[in-house]
Amino acid sequence: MKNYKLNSENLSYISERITVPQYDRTTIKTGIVHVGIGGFHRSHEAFYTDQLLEDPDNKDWGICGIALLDFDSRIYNTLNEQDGLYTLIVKELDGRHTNRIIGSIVEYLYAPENPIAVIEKMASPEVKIISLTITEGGYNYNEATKAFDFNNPLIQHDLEFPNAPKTIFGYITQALKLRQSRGLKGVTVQSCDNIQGNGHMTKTMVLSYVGKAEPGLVDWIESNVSFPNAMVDRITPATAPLDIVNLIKTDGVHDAWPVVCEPFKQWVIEDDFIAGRPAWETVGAQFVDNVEPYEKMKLSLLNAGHSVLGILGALIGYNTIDQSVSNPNIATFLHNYMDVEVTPTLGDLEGIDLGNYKTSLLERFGNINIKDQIDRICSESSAKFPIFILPTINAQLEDKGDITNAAFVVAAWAIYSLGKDEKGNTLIIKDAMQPVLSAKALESTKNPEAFLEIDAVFGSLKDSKPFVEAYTTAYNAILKHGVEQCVFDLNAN
Ligand code: CS2
Repeated sequence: MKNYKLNSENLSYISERITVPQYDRTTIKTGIVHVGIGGFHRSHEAFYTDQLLEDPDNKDWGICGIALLDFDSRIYNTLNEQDGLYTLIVKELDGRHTNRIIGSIVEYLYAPENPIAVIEKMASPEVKIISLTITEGGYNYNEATKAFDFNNPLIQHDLEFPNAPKTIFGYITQALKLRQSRGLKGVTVQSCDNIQGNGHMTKTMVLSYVGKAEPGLVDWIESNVSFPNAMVDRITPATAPLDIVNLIKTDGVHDAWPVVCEPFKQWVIEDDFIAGRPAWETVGAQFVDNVEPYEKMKLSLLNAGHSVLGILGALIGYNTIDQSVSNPNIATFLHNYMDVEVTPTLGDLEGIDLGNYKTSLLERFGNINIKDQIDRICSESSAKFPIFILPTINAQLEDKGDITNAAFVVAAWAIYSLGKDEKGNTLIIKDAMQPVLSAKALESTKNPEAFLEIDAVFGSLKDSKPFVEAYTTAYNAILKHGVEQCVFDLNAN
C-alpha cells in the first residue's frame, strides 16, 4: 500500500481509504474563530462543523483555529503542514475504529508570532462567533476571592502591552475594541469548556478585565456581545504514538497528530447568538433555553467521576481510567458517590433518565479501547476540583447530606499531591498550582487539615466541621490501609 502524507493535494488518494470532506474547502468562508485547537476542539466543535459544511447552504461557517500559547506551536505547525486537515479516530466499544478526515479548520494562526493577525481576524466582519477551549484554569477565576485574578503576571502583561497580548482576555478586548471603533456588528463569545455556567463565567471574566483595561467598552459589550452557556461532552484522550503508527499501517496515511475519541458525543447549547449561528442542530447538537441542569449533571457526574477514578487509580498505581473502573471496589465506590452524594444535589432534570445516564457513564469509562490516561485526568486538578466536586460537597453540607466519599477523594488528592503512588512510584503532578499543592501536601502529613488551607481551591471548606472530620478520618485511613482496603470498607457500610 502506498503511503500518503495528509494534505489537500493527497486528499483524493486518501479518499479511497478514509471518508474525507466532500465539500470544496476553498469555497468555505471563516465564520468562527476558535481559540485552543487541542484534541477536544477537534473531536467536538470542529467535528460537528465538518458535518455541517457538507450541506452546500452552510459555506460561511469555516473555522480559523488559534494556537494561543507558546507550547501550542506543535499543533500549529502540524495544521500548517497538513493544510488544516487531520484524522479523527473514533474508537468504538467493540474495538473497531471509524476514521474520518476533518476539513472544517480552514485557517490557523499562531498567536505568539502574530498577535495583530489574531486580533484582526477576531475583529473581521465575516466572523460571527469566537469560541473557546482554554481549559477550566484559563478563565482566571480565583475561588477564594470569587473574582478575576488581576495578580496573574500574564494579565498584568496584557494590561501593559495591549497590542501584544498573551491571554485570551487581552485578545478579546482588543478585538472587541476594533469592532466597536469600526462600527461593526457584535459577535458571540462561546465557551466550550467544562465550567458550570461557562457563558456566564466568560462574560463575568471578560467584563472584569475590560472594566480595567478599556472601561469605555463595557457598555458596548453589554449590548453587542452574547455569551451562551453550553454543555460539551466527548472523551478525548491524548493521542498516543501508537495511534499515529496504526493509521499508517491500516490506511497508509501519515498524520502527525490525529485525534482519538469515544463514539459518544453531546453538545447542549443555549440559543443566544447575537450575530447568528450555524444550524448545528442538523448535525446532532441540541439547542435549549436553559442549559444549567445538563451542565450540572455532566460536570458533577462525568467530570467528577473522572477525577474520582483518576485520583484513586493513580494512588493504586493504574495508568488508565478503564483499569480503575474495572476494579469492582472502585466502581462501587463511584456508584455510591453518584447515587448518594451527587444525585440529591441535581434537582429537577426534566426529560433525562438519570439512571441510564449513570449506567452509560460507567460503560464509557470502561471503554478499553480509549485508554484515557489517568495522567490527563489528574492534570490541573486544582482547577477541576472546585468545578467538578466542591459544588456537590457544598450543596450536601448545606442539606446535611452525606459527604463521606467526596471527602475521601479530597483526602486521596492530598496524598496524591505528595507525588508518590502506594507502590512508591513517582507521580508527576501537572498543575499550575503544583508548588502550593506539594508544600501543603507535605504539611498535611503532620496535620492533614493543612491541605484544605489552599483557599484558592477550597474557599471556606476548612471551616466545615463535618467535612474536616470526614476528610481527616479518610486521610489517616488511606495512609494506614491504602486506597483499596479503605474503599472496600466504605462500600460495606
Ligand atoms: C475530563 C474531561 O479532563 C477531565 O477531567 O473529565 O476532559 C472529559 O474527558 C471531558 O469533559 C469529556 O467530555
